[in-house]
Amino acid sequence: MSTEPSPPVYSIVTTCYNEEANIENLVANLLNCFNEHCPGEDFELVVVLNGPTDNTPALAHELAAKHPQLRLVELAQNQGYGGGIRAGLAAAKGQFIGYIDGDEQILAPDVARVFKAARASSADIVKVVRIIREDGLQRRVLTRVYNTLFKAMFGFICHDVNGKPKVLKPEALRKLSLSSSDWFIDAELMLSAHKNGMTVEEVPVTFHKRPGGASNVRLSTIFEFLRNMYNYRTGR
Ligand SMILES: Nc1nc2c(ncn2[C@@H]2O[C@H](COP(=O)(O)OP(=O)(O)OP(=O)(O)O)[C@@H](O)[C@H]2O)c(=O)[nH]1
Ligand SMILES: [Mg+2]
Repeated sequence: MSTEPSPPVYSIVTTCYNEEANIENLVANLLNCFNEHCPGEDFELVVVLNGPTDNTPALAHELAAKHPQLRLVELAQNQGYGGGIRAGLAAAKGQFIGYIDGDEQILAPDVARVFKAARASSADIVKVVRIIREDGLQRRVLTRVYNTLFKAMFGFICHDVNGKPKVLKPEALRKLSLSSSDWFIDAELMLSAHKNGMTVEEVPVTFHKRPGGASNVRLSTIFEFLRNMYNYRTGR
């Protein structure tokens, strides 16, 4: 007889770079929310410490000592945004696995709503589409340009390529065989899902301003996206 514990229903994976201003609220809000909205459902919160250089790891260890549902994946060196997400996804044991950013721009009740929608859905992937944006006109315009360019280059509509959480079952995750180490990972996921004929359901949410800390998105990030799209399109 197997002694393996049964897998949790939900694995919420979140990657943190320098999030000392957010990590305590992030963890508390997600744990409270899943305990409240998914009573009796087993879940784990997987926090990836993606080589932070601030006080995030010390705070995360304090939290992990208090909360058994919190599991840390500690990367000694920064593995890039996509590398961090892949490390968290690889460690996740749930029947439904989804990833989010560690900066609370999607509120915990919406995260729980998307996971519950994934459980109730027959779609392969359930993801967010950010319909109300409180993060400024510049970011809204950038997102619009990016999604339009994505459609022009790859020939299919994805309303919000970078919308997260994206929730899926482990079998679907394996099929996607993600390999990006940078910000292109969300695009790679949608492209691979399309290639594999997977179905996608979208849940509308509000995207908030970062509550604390600083964004790491730079002008160079936009060029990185463009280079990645070109390379993917041309099979490099
Ligand atoms: N910059 C960066 N962020 C990472 C990395 N790994 C994980 N993250 C997390 O990825 C999330 C998104 O990063 P942000 O810099 O906030 O980027 P963004 O959300 O597109 O930008 P804003 O909307 O302006 O906050 C944050 O929660 C980071 O902590 C990494 O290697 N580099
Ligand atoms: Mg952010």
